[in-house]
Amino acid sequence: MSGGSTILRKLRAALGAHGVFVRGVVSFGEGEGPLLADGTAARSVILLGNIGGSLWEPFSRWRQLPENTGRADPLDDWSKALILPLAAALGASAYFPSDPPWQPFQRWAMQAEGLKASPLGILIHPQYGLWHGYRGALGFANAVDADAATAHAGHPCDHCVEKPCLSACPVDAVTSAGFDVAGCRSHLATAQGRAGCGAGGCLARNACPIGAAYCYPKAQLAFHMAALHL
Ligand code: B12
Repeated sequence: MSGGSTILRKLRAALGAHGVFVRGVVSFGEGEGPLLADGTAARSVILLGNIGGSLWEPFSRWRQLPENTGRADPLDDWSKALILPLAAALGASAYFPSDPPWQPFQRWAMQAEGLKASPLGILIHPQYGLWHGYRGALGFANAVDADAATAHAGHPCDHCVEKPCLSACPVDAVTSAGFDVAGCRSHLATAQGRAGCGAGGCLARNACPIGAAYCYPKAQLAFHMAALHL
């Protein structure tokens, strides 16, 4: 579509200072995309998200404003405050990862960037490792061409012989058999769990050697673990 690069440029200009980046563009065949506000199916989706701890400082500043203290889901609210006005300005429909019905953000990221699932289920990026996430997505009625090739071939975990992620969890909640959510939460409720994963982040995720330089700051690690525990 003409205007695709303009859309991407506008998004980058508006979101970069907030630590949110264009994380890929997905194209859909007719009738295959998520529903737009008008009930028709999107032909393209632009994924928006953080890379490493990029959003933590802008989000923390916003969260300290008097009107934003005491919110139940501050990161979701911040994402919406940032992305919804852009959706309106661009004539797009906005989707958010935690809003039901869950949109397939991970499937979209696999399509857009060729990302692969780590043994933890979280998608692993060849450069950022497990330290990236999605804050929202914009759906468009027309195709939006990606302006840069972003497809990553191969699976980063294939080169990792030890797979320390699969042996780091103190209660074996993270194994090749899947993620035992109840086991993880029970551990987080103990004093040991609070002092370990609760304060310093999921030990299995922290054990991944790929993209370690992009690891979230400690306060962000604790924030995400607190959200998991709720
Ligand atoms: C429900 C949910 C959870 C649940 C259950 C997760 C589970 N493993 O069972 C809970 C609350 C426990 C959870 C926890 C976490 N989650 Co979560 N979660 C989601 C949510 C909202 C829906 C996932 C879903 O069911 N999708 C189903 C369909 C609709 O999506 P899909 O893309 O087609 O499905 C893909 C996934 O299901 C994936 N997948 C899921 N689990 C597994 C496991 C294996 C082994 C494999 C291979 C694939 C896989 O495979 C599908 C590919 O087609 C997504 C956001 C979203 N809308 O996708 C975040 C999301 C998946 N979570 C995310 C994260 C980061 C986490 C945490 C690390 C957060 C934290 N607090 O520390 C933890 C730990 C997760 C873990 N080790 O599994 C990120 C992942 C980002 C990434 N890099 O991939 C997402 C995308 C949210 C975001 N804002 O970015 N999560």
